[in-house]
Amino acid sequence: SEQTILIEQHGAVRLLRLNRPEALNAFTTGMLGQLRQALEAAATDVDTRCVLITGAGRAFSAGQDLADPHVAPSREAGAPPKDIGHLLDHFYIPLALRLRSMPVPVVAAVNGVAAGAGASVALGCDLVLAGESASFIQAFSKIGLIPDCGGTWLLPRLVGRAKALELALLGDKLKAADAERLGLISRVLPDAELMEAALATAQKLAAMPTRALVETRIAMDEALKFDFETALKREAVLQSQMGFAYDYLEGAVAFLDKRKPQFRDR
Ligand code: T3D
Repeated sequence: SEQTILIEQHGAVRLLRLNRPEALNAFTTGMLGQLRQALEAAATDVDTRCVLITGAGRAFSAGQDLADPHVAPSREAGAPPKDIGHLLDHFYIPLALRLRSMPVPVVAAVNGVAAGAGASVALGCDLVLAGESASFIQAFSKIGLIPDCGGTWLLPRLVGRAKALELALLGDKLKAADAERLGLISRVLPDAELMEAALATAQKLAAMPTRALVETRIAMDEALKFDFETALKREAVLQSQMGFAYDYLEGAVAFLDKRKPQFRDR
């Protein structure tokens, strides 16, 4: 079957390239399944310590493939409507959960437009870098849908309710520089430097204490539900686990010995 996700290994970094450039990497059900499988394989590969996701061609991803026969509404009179809920239950929800719970940090290198669920996938990553010609479009409202694949959860947390609703209701194109200014993404880079910088960032993360990085993501996501004191206590539970782990011993001893640490927990 069509290879819609290209996989490259760069040391401890697993690079996943969304690969349907002729349709701006729009997601078919087959592609959603392959992306989830590729994430699963990266999660279970002990030598992979960071995942980097980018798009082939001029786009990151245009979101759901609106021509996919599994979901495209039939034009025939009297044809039954397609069940989008089924698509979400079987493809987007498992994908979003897999992405958000990766045992290694995940970086997105947004090389062009990220629209609809394509934007949700990018924004679901831990660090989002973008080329200056990249853009983000909450395309859902324009076709009568609501943000999905985590969009309603991610957007207000990233930029606050006012901007989240502005982006989701109007569905206008947001340039990468404006996305950075709003705090929607971490950093904009010149297009020519994006991949090199993203790979260097991923390599840097891969050499860091993976488990501590992942627990940081988990603790921050959880803390959004907690009051301050509950968050303090949760930090103490997680930190005590970190304190017993190899990487803390290695990190602290390497610091005192003035040498580079070799982390290995995952
Ligand atoms: O079933 C469900 O819908 C539920 C799931 C929902 C999740 C979602 O993601 S909903 C949102 C779906 N995405 C969109 O609505 C975005 C649609 N695309 C666009 O608005 C534009 O393509 C872009 C703004 C992203 C880029 O515009 P532009 O002018 O740079 O490129 P283009 O000419 O529009 O697109 C180039 C080709 O890609 C074109 O094909 P062609 O004419 O060369 O054969 C276009 O049809 C194709 N393409 C782009 N987006 C999609 C797509 N084909 C299928 N599905 C797409 N989403």
